[in-house]
Amino acid sequence: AELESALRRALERKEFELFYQPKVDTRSGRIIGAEALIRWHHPERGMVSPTRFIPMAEEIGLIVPIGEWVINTACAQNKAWQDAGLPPISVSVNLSARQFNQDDLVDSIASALESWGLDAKHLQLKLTESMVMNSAELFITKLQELEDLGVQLSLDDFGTGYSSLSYLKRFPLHQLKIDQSFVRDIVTDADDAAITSTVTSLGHSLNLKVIAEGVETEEQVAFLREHQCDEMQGYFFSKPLPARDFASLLRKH
Ligand code: G
Ligand code: G
Ligand code: NA
Repeated sequence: AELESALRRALERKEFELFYQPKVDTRSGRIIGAEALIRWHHPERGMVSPTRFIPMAEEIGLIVPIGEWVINTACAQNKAWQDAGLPPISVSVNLSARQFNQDDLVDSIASALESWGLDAKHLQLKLTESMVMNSAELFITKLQELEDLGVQLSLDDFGTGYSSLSYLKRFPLHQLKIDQSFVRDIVTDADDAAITSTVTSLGHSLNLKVIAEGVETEEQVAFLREHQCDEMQGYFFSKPLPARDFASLLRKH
């Protein structure tokens, strides 16, 4: 309860920060994007993990204003990097199911893009299979509205939940993300290797780009390169970084 009341005040007290983890193009080795990951600097407890406070924020509805803050901050930051002459990249943000189901989601994203002057193609939204649960038809309608806006759509945690291939074909997506639980053991576990290469081929046959997350070793990179996975993200390249550190990394590149 104490944590909950602190969370309710965290936005106005400016205790949130976005960290950015690079996403690398497998072929060129270039940084082509970043995933924005929220951090909460609690005044007494220090850094609280999003795995702890995001579910709480979902439960009490705070995820909606926090999610809007995330989208606005990511758009503003990406535009500022472009204006500073850094190579243009796409920044992806995680959406929660409750945020996705808000009636004004599309309007609020459109207005964030407009107020910061960011081209929609430089914003990627990370969706999860849990958003499909209520109604696949509603999900598809909303994806189409987002696609019309010009943002990039990535389906996260693919293969970990309720994934119907017949639905997948009907979703206007741009990217599938292979969960780190599969990537972890690709080099030693034949099943995980098979899942990863199969999801990659499946994605390509549906005209989707495929990204692997949780990449930590040279051997995993070699496997993903061999199986033509398009993009990679993980500690092998960099952990999530504060905005300033991410910008230096991008500049050096
Ligand atoms: O980077 P880290 O391990 O701390 O993130 C843990 C998890 O927290 C992520 O996998 C993601 O699901 C969630 N998360 C991080 N940032 C955000 C955010 O801005 N919005 C939402 N909804 N979830 C986030
Ligand atoms: O599912 P999502 O993309 O939101 O997951 C991001 C989470 O994964 C963050 O908590 C981030 O800190 C963590 N993460 C990023 N790269 C790696 C990695 O290489 N290994 C592990 N174990 N976790 C990672
Ligand atoms: Na994930």
